Amino acid sequence: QLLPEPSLLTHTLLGALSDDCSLLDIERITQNVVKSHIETCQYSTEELKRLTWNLYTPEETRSFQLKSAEWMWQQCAVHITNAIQYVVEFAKRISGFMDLCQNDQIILLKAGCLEVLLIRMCRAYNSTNNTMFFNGKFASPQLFKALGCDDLVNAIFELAKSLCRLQLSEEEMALFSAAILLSPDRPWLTESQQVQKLQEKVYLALQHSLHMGGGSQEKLDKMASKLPQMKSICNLHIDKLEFFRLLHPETAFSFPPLYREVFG
Ligand code: CLR
Repeated sequence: QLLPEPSLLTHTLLGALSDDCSLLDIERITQNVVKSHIETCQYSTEELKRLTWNLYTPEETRSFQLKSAEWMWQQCAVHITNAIQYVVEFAKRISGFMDLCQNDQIILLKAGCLEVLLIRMCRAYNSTNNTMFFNGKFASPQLFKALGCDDLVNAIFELAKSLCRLQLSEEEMALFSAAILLSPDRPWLTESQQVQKLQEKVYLALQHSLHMGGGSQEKLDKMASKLPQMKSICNLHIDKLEFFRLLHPETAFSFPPLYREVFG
């Protein structure tokens, strides 16, 4: 991706924003975060593009709809856990993350991994037919009916649709993900100052990237405006899981340990 030469004005503006983060720093951070994202995003864009027309047939969709809630929850929990492992790997590769104390690393991941997953999700979403990549093929929201959480599933597909409309580049997605992961306001952080410093740098890199890509403050505002929607999906997911656990405690107990640890 060829980007225009950074203008002197940009340099000066960014220089004025932060004294201890030069343009060279910003470029180094961008490269590190983008590389980490690409290496850990599970499916390449080419792969997803190649599979675009791999849709579940109406018969296959119906057979998913006829499964028990327990079976469907178990499947989804396994897929989500798998995806979370890639998000953990993404975090570990962001320079500075591993320098945080282990307590804070865990707090940031527990609080942010689903949000990162929700950003990554728009890569796996096809807005032309409102389908999402699930278990090797593209699925409509109706396929997940057996979960008994139509509101949650619809909210997830709605978010994917609206994130898709922003047409984020991989670089913007990577930096947005890292900025969310490095939120200094997560409860119980012990070194939130250090997290804040990291987030500021990533945020400057995101601003710079948007500027270079011909974007504007407007795109950044639109990205930020999705945060409440993401928060409410995370809360809804916790509510649904809690309710499911009440109805089917033994199934919930057999969910992957990482899933139980993150959402338990
Ligand atoms: C998100 C992007 C990741 C790969 C990935 C893995 C699991 C997928 C998820 C993506 C999108 C949302 C998804 C999920 C499995 C189940 C879930 C399809 C593509 C649907 C919406 C059902 C929600 C179930 C609730 C019980 C949470 O790189």
